[in-house]
Amino acid sequence: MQLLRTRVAIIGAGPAGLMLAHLLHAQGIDVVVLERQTPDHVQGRIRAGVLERVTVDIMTRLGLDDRMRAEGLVEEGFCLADGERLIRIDIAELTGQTVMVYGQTEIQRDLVEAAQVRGLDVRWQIDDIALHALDSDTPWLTCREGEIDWHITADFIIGCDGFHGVSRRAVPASAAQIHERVYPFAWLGILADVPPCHHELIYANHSRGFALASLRSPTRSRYYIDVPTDTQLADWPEQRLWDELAMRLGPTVAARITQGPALEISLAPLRSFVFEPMRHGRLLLCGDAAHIVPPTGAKGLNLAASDVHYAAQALTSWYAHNDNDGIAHYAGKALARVWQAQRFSWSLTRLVHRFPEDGRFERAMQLAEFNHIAGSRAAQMAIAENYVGLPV
Ligand code: RFL
Ligand code: PHB
Repeated sequence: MQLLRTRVAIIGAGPAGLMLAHLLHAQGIDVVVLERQTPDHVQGRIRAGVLERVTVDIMTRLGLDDRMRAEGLVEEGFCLADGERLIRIDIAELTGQTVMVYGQTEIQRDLVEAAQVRGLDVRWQIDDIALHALDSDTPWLTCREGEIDWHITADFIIGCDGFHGVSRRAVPASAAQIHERVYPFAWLGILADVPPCHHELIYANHSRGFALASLRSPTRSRYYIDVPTDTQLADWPEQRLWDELAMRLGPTVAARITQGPALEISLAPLRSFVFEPMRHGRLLLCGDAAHIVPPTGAKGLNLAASDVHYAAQALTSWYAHNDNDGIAHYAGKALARVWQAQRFSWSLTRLVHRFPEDGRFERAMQLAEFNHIAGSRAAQMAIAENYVGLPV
């Protein structure tokens, strides 16, 4: 058994873990990041595409925004489609803010490359992490790196290990509460090197189901449809997916779709999940380790960023001023923002999907809501301010 002492041990080198590691390293706080997978595996996962200001600001503060500013697309609005009309939500005019289209794969690459250059201690392919003594002042963990068994002692352990990670499970069940809603569909996504059908995102509610036209660049498109949860990828040959997208997005948009070979096709089930508390003793949870939102509001990565922002603030003032207040209030601050994003993601999911249990009444409610949004600046404002992200 080899011994290691660090100030902050971070589990998981996804966007939450690496953003936090960089923020703490920039304050001179030493960290060790422990990741189960290889860098290529983590970077290869095609996920988020829309960044709120909180995420853009963290990358900027870290001096890691050059490529994002050069290659990212600034989005001033997006569209809701209800089968007949396109309702444009002019987020720039309504809120004075924009969002940035820049893939999670690119953020991940920027964070990993800079971690190497800046000498962060990030360890890949770490197995069997187990957490201990979270209630004490010196929590510790054990893990295996190849042939070496490690015993790592820290002041704090930060669980950034996603929904399937181990850190949330280290909180005793008696101290925890879970809020969960599982939806009766998954999103089937396709990424292709073809020009997008529109320069802004389109979320469509069609009688055949949901569709989203999104993008990564002027030459790379990302599309999604919703499918039942028991769907297999083999059920959806590429051409069937393109045909279905065209039907659900409607003839005007469909006429502008360019089809092309898939770089990736994937299925992602929809879930709303919140784990409370987000801190247990010296363990803080950040990102998907503590909460999952359905992707409809594009909030998952951005919530990971706001958690990390609060956690970095709390840890920095703990080390700089011996101030425990930030740590004590971390869970409350982070959760307040999480619940706002949960509500928005849930309500947008409700608006643009056809739930199997819905009848005529629920459909009428959707139409009434579309009509309200189409005709009311106040309704558009409520959507826009949530879409660009509530303040941190
Ligand atoms: P991650 O990215 O899951 O990273 C967790 C890391 O922890 C590692 N890990 C472990 N390491 C060590 N030991 C263990 N026992 C471990 N268990 C796990 C994992 O290997 C991994 O590297 O969580 P993080 O950092 O909290 O980041 C969260 C985001 O990845 C996630 O919220 C977003 O991708 C969600 N999301 C979107 N978010 C947005 O803000 N905007 C979007 O447009 C958006 N679109 C999406 C999405 C997620 C999607 N899927 C596939 C779920 C679209 C989709 C389709
Ligand atoms: C994406 O481009 O992957 C994306 C965009 C918006 C969402 C979800 C996913 O709401």
